[in-house]
Amino acid sequence: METTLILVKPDGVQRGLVGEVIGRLEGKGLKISGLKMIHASEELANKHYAEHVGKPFFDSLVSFITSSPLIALAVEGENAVEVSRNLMGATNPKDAAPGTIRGDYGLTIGMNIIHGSDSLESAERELAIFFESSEIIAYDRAIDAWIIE
Ligand code: DAT
Ligand code: MG
Repeated sequence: METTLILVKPDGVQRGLVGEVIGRLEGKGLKISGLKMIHASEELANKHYAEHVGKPFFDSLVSFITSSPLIALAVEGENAVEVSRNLMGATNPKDAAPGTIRGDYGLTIGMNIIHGSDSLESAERELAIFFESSEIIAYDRAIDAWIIE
C-alpha cells in the first residue's frame, strides 16, 4: 500500500476548495492518514521544492507556497501516487483535462491548487518534511471491503 503527500496549496485554501479536493481523493477510494494546516516557512518551502532550485520560477514558487496557509495530507491507497497524480491533472491547468482538479479549477501554472508527490521516493521524502511519523495514522475503514478487491 502506498502513501503519498498531497498539498492543497494556498490558492486552493483561499478559494475554499479544500473540501472539494479532499472529496475527490476520498471519492476515488483513497484514505486520509494524516492532515494538517501549515503556514509554510521559507525554509520548509526550500526543502520541499529542492528539486526546482535554480529554475527561473523557483523564487515565485517559494513566495506563492509561503504566502498563506496550505493543507497537507498523507493519502494512502493502492497506487496512491499515480492515482492522485491522475486526479490532479497536468501541471499547467491550461493543459489539464476537464474532470481533473487542475483542469476543472485552475487557469495559470503558478496557481494550480494541488501538489502531489510524483514517485514513491518523492512521497517518502516529502511526507517526512510535513509530518512526524506519529502524525500518520494507521487505521481500518469498513468501507475498504467495498473498494479494494
Ligand atoms: P507538479 O506540481 O505537476 O509536480 P513540477 O514538480 O514540475 O509540477 O513543478 C512544481 C510546481 O512549480 C508546479 O506545480 C507549478 C510550478 N511550475 C512548474 N513549472 C513551471 C513553469 N514553467 N513556470 C512557472 N511555474 C512552474
Ligand atoms: Mg512535482
